[in-house]
Amino acid sequence: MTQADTQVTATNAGGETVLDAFIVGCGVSGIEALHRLRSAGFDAIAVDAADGVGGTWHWNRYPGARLDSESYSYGYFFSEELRNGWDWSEHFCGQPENERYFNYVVDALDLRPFMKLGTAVTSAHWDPDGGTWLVTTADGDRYRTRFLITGIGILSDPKYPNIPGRERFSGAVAHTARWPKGGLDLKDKRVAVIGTGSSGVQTIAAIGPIVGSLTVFQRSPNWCPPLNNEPITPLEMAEIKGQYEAIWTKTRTTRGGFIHGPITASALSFSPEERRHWYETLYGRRGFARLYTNFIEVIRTKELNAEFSEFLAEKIRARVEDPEVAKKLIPVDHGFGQRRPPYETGYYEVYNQPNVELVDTTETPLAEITENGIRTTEREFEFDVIIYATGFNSVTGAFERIDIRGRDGASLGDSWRQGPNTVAGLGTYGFPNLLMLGGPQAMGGNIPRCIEHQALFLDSLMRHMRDNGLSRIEPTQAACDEWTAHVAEVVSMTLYAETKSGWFWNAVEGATGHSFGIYPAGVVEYGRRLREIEANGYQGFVLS
Ligand code: NA7
Repeated sequence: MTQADTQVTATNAGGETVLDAFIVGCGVSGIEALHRLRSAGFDAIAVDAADGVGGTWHWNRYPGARLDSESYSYGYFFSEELRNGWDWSEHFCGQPENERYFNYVVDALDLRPFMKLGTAVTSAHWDPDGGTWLVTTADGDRYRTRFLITGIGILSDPKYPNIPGRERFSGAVAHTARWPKGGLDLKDKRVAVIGTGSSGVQTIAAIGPIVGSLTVFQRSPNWCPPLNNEPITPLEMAEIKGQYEAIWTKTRTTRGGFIHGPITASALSFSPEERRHWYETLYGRRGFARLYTNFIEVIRTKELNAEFSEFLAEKIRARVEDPEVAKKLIPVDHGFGQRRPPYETGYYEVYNQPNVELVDTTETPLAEITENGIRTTEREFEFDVIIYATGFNSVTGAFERIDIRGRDGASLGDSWRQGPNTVAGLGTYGFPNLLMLGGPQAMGGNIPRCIEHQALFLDSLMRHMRDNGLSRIEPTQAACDEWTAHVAEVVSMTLYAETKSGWFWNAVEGATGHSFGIYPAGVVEYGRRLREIEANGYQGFVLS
């Protein structure tokens, strides 16, 4: 694989490194952006606080961390050589293999020389005089860049529960999204897990069989269909390689960007028994088939949603021996698909172990963390290890960690106080030459497939600007408002709006706005809209 000739990175008289593009993040988005921009001849670098590449797959190294997009639909498709040079060992690969994959990509594309790892970006201020961004990093380095490109994710800033005494606990502590690289010894230990989202569900299923005792603090149960993961044999992998073009096409033509196609027939054209039979079939399928190969009415109408949810509730009751525990594990405040479903492997069976206890924190809230464990409003528990599987300051958290200041000196965090307001998640008013990949109001479904659309858009936009002597781009306020209204309209067509879902909604502390954090129309529609924006001369943006 060859790189196009790149310009040589220069330093100005002020000691600032001068760049065309500064990319924040070396995860799924940052890697693709860096590859595309360098291949197009732009002087671009990518910087990450992590000391390794892979973003999500660098940080989230908790036991059981695993894909729930099929691995071969998650990796990069843009290079035949790249995809054929890698063998996936499972349909849904675990974190170590995913991290190895991103390292493979970075080396195969020869990107490492243009990456700086282990260095947090602390600030990025727009300088109206030069029409550039001044970026500073934690090690004191300064960069003068024409474009600031973020690839920092909407689920990357770990959130801890607001419980007093966290610092007092004398045992071992880990957040699933900041799991220690050397691992944590959990064998025969008394372990607490707080949180039962995707990370909690995967962690609990993985550690249940090895710990001494496990206490799960659950605030909201989720609907968790089985992942149905299996190894990929060498023969199957050879077959997958032969089908990559077709798989790619499928991810570009199915709503969520997964390999799971829709059934177009209306649920109502089948009898309840026929639907039940289909639900059983789906239960045996893999990953997101339960959402994307289901009847569309399941996420659009309360009746069908309740029917499928009850089907899943029956499965939980059949798998969990104690009816009281089963009852606690069945969501009552939302139906299947209204929140992001975790996918499980042996999760429910963990609750049949005699050394596992489920504590419902809506009945007995967490009161404080003590030196020896956790005290709820009812009693005190002693632990050797506390695991926080409490998710992220979602959607805008990662953007607020960096002091990003735009045209009038206002911070991005303040501008988004009422929720993010963007054109297709790509740019936001008041922040010229800030282009976002994998950011708010854009994603939904199989994340790398959304990013792929954005990276293509970025690639052609940057070439277009260079070819036409343009150096500045900024969306209009009206276009941002229009996109936010469009996102809200799409949301109103689903049942998402009826549920408070931590990672769909903007999580800015004290926010009163109700901007939706992702784009629930799906990857295909998102890609179509990006192409439309481009075809209409970057509609919604002012280029000069
Ligand atoms: P999630 O899905 O945000 O889950 C966080 C979990 O932590 C969820 O069950 C929360 O309950 C729970 N939580 C958060 N704060 C508390 C407090 N204070 N007390 C009790 N429980 C709490 O994050 P994940 O890391 O699991 O998954 C994030 C994404 O990563 C996922 O969607 C995939 O795309 C991969 P709540 O539901 O808010 O009541």
